[in-house]
Formats: sequence, C-alpha cells, structure tokens
Amino acid sequence: MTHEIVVIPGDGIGQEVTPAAVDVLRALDLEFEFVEADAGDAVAEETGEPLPQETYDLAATADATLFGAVGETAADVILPLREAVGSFVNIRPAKAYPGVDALRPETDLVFLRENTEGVYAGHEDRLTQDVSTLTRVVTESASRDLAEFACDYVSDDYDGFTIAHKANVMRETDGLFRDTVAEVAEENGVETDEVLMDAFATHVCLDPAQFEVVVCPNLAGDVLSDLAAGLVGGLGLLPSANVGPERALFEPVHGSAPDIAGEGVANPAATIISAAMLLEYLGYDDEAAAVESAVEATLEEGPRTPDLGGDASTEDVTQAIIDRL
Ligand code: GGG
Repeated sequence: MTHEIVVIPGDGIGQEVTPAAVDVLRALDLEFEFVEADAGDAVAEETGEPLPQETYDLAATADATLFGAVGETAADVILPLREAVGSFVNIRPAKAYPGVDALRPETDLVFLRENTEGVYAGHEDRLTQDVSTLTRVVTESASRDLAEFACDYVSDDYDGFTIAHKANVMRETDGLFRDTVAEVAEENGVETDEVLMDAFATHVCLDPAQFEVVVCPNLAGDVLSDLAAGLVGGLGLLPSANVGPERALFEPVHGSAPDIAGEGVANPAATIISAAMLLEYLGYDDEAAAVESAVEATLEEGPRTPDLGGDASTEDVTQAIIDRL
C-alpha cells in the first residue's frame, strides 16, 4: 500500500532540513509518494496567501505530513495545518544524546502539549491604539482528549505523568484544565502529580531527571519544550508530532532560523527524528528505530553541524545518517 506524504518545507532553514529528512525517508525505499506543497512567508509575499487552500486540503487528506518551518506567518500556517490534520496533541520529546554537549545530560522528557486552544486559539483584538486583548480558551473536551491520549501514551513505559499548569492564577482556565486532566487520569487508573508551570521551569533546569512525561496547556508546552531544548544542546535536536484521530503532521520544534538560512549549515536532526516519528506513526517501527539510531550514532560520532560545535554542512550530516541506515 502506497502512503501519500505531503511535504511542506516552508521558509528559511525549513527549505534545507525538510529535503534532508525526505532524502532519509527515500533511502529506506518504502512505498511512499511525496507531494510537495507551499506555505509560509515567501508564498504569502508572492500570492498574499500564507497557506494556499491546496496545501491545507493536501494535509487534510494525506496519510501524513512533514513540515519544516515558517517565520512571521506561523499563526497563519502552523495553527491551520494542525487543524487540517485534526491534531489535539503535540508530542515533543526532549532528550539528551550521547556525545552532544548538553547542559543537563540526564534530560529525557516528553511534553504532551494541548494543541488547539489556550492563548493560541486566535481570539486576539486590538481594541484601541494602546489596548490589545487576548481571550484564553480552555474546554473540558479538549482537555479530556489530551488527557485520554496521555493515559494511553504512558500505559506501557511510564508510571504516570506530571500536569504543568498555572491554576493558582488562571483559576477558571487552567483550573478546568488541571481538574479535567486529573479526573481522566483517575478514571483510567493513571498516577499524576502536578506542578505550577513557572516552578517547573526552575525545577527542570535544576533536576530534569525528576520529570518524564509532562502534560501542559498550549503556550506552556511551546515555551517549556524550547526551554528543555536548551538543556539538551539546542533547538536543532527537538522533533515533534501533531497527532489527530486519523492523521498527523510532523515538524521540528525549531522555526525558520533566518540568521543561518541559506548557509547550508542547519542541523537536520530535529526534522529527521520527526521523520522517524512519522515512520512509527505509519507502523514502520523497525525503520523508525533504524533512523533514530542512525541519528544517534551521527550525533555521537559526527559529523556535526556548527550548532553542536562541528563544521559540517546539513548535506554532510544527512549523508552520514543515510550511510548508517
Ligand atoms: N517547525 C515549525 C515552526 O516554524 N515553529 C516555530 C513556531 O513559531 N512554532 C509555534 C508553535 O509550535 O506553536
């Protein structure tokens, strides 16, 4: 059976790391049909439309989508793409790899981030010249979907999960989030503990090993996973999967990195590990494991891109990963 994979490189280094991940997938010689589609700042400049309807429709019907990065148009591209695949959870693993100079080498975390609401729900207004407002949306149903996914996610390999929230201040929104997630966990016999998200930011820096799976609202998941990237060696190492009931979209956590775009030195690891998550999602467990261990061996033995202290190009690193498959 042929799987249709929509590939959306986007902007900046998305144009470099996404083809690198596709090269790795092609090297596996699976029955994949790759369909490239446009989105992002560049296409918005050309056409006025950051996310062409055709791209949205492709993502909404493909078996899986691999997405790179966008810059200023993030809100117009990433959020609708997540909606196109019906994603309610963004899985963001953050782990330190042997051989990579990490601030906290003991880090091995997975963030399960609510992916549809919170402050990213899009209810933002400029009321007057000097007053803007934002409505934060939290629903029991989205919190429940995330919690049910989290219970399933931890069932084999973990004792439970941590709920990160700020319910002592945002009583109605994060209160609902925390209470719903905790209730679903209890219904499913899954152990939880909870932590205020600001305290989590400190604790995870001081002792990341005390956390494993962290379930959090949308913005908190975005920010805290970037913080965790700083503990493991940088944003070039964090993959992610946006999962919905029937399809999913895979993307590195990093953005378009305009400061290094076009130089051919972006670290492709995050996107290639995202491609490994795509393989696992489609049931290619052995191939996913092979890609992950090829990335791990390359991170350990080199070559490495400049963000990790090396001088290799994106192409060199990608080829080294392919050679290790
Ligand atoms: N790799 C996708 C990308 O461009 N990320 C940058 C970004 O702004 N992400 C926001 C989000 O994940 O919600």
